[in-house]
Amino acid sequence: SSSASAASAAASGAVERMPKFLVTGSTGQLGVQLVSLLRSTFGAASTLATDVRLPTDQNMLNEGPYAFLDVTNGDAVRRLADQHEATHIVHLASLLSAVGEANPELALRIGNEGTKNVLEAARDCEGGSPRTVYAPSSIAVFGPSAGKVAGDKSHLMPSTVYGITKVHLELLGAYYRKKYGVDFRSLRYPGVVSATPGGGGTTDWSMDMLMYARQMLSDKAAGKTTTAIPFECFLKKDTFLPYVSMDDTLNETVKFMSASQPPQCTYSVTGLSFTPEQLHESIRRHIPEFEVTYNPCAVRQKIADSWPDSCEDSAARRDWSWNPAVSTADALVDQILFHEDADD
Ligand code: AKB
Repeated sequence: SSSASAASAAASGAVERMPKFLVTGSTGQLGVQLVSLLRSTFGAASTLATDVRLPTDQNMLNEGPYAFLDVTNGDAVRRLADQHEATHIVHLASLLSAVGEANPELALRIGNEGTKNVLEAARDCEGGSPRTVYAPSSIAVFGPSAGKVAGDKSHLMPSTVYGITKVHLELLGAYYRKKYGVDFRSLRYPGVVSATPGGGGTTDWSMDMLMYARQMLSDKAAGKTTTAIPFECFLKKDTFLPYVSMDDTLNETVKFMSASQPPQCTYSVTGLSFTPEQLHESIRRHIPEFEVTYNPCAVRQKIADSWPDSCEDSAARRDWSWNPAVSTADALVDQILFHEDADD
């Protein structure tokens, strides 16, 4: 399972004392599972989950500490980090690409002010050395000028407000590392795939399609006759984008956070690339009657068309052994439909 492999990844890493984490945006797609993994790896009390909304999953509240936190309130970020004696801040709060385009002002506030507040709380650590900050970046840092295969050396000219906030995050994090010694680390995630509801991203169609497939499978197993309503996909069928499985994201992120300080602050990473049509084909191996209609959403299609088809991640592989297990659409579908256990 993801917990077991991440625990061993963390154990083999260079964490010298038990870390304590403050996680922002912890009720989002990644937060729910990362909080649970950090708590099972480092102890229930290790991780203070925070967000501006309560988690829908009661486990987050039952398993360990939770606090309301609006990342645009710098005093509150610092106070909670001090109270929790956090050694690490995992900063996940942000508005994803599609919702960011609907509300650019809020995206900038959460993205830019939130990041500055987190980095300030990391540098100004009550009675100790600066805290480590892990904050994901995204393929959204790339725009059309990055080309079809993008990586650490590519030109960063994003065309979304979300991408602009992620370039800002990368640059500000590097600045705080150089100027104040904050150990800032970031991975440029492609679309992270799990069978859970998305949070307003352009790659969410993949999660929606897999949730739909999973529902069809459980209806079949329960003997229900499934209705023949096709799944509606909001991207064109031949839209190539890079992705990574949720399990790989969790395991490799904990490995990256636990490794000794890598030479670069930010790394491009990827697991695999596919189109909606290819994921559909992989699902049909198990559910031949699964149908998809394509009804592209103008905003999200435009965002997807501005992103690369795939990513170049050799520096991550070289410097801290980025090594995702899932590299084909068939393997992704098999893992998510039949082996994923933590995200119902
Ligand atoms: C989105 O689609 O906005 C995110 C991302 C690629 O950062 N999943």
